[in-house]
Amino acid sequence: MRDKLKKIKELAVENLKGVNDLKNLDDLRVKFLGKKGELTQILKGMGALSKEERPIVGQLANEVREEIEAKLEEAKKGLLSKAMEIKLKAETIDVTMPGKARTLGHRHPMNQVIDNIKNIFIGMGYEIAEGPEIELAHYNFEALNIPKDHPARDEQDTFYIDGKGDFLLRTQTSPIQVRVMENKKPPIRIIAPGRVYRSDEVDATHSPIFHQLEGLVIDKGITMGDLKGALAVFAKELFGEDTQVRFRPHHFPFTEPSAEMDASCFACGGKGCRVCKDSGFIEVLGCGMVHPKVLEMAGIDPNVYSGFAFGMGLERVAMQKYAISDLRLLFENDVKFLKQF
Ligand code: 2U9
Repeated sequence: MRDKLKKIKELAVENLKGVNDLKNLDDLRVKFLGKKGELTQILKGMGALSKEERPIVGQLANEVREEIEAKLEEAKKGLLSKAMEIKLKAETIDVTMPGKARTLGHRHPMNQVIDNIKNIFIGMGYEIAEGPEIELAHYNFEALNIPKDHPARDEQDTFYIDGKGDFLLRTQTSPIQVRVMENKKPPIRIIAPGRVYRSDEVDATHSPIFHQLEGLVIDKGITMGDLKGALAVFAKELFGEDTQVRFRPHHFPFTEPSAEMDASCFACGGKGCRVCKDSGFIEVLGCGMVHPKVLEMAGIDPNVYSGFAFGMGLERVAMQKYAISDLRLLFENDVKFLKQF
């Protein structure tokens, strides 16, 4: 029995030499120390020993168990530290390697133009107003003095979203201003930027979706002089300090008198070039004194208050500012194109 115990110990030590992972190690523990293990088998046979031999063999068996346990533990520690070493080596970060550059995007040229114009008017004390893109025909047309038989109301020009012509996708941002007039007492000084919709075929200068920015100022004693002064300052801020403006008579149903404003060409200073098509001027916006009927319909007394309004297409401003020849480029989101701005 003593020999057997000695052999078990030697075998255990021998087996442990070949162990190279924790699973093998555990198999060995079961093989030698487990319930059906070799040492347990010996201990089970101790009943056959004499009274004198039993404690001696028992002690020896315990010593062998302790030794095997210690060797197993030692081997386990060795395996764990080896595994850690391998892991650390695999996870080493070479801080001298060049990093992966992330390409950073930037704002779309349309948003740059919108923010630019918004900031100019905010600097002049205007507030920004917003409204729904799905509008009542009343706010989009009637309240702006555009009667039922006006060509702008034709289905060919406007996207109606019901069969009756009561709801539509707004064709201008003017309904925003009507809603403000109904809800707020003058003085009013707002700009209304936003997306608008018209049933147009897509080409280099037309899109069924585009952006407008309109403005409205209402107070006691507002005159055409205020309109000209405010818009001249705006043009200088947008195109440069030397910019000159000129006003040409025009017609809009919601303003009377109405005008269009041109600014001297920012690219050539008025001499004539590709940007201004040799005219020295570029058309910037439409404007006028708010029609008394429009004031009255919104609940503002035209005998007490007056005001001016203006409106511009933002794609056109962006195309002029960045010399973009085709409006479709602003909607296609081709990164190679957008990167230039
Ligand atoms: C209210 C009263 C008056 C807004 C105005 C224009 C002139 C104008 C066009 C420019 C190019 C639209 O994008 S475009 O096609 N707009 O010329 N808009 S005055 O007048 C208003 C607005 C609201 C209550």
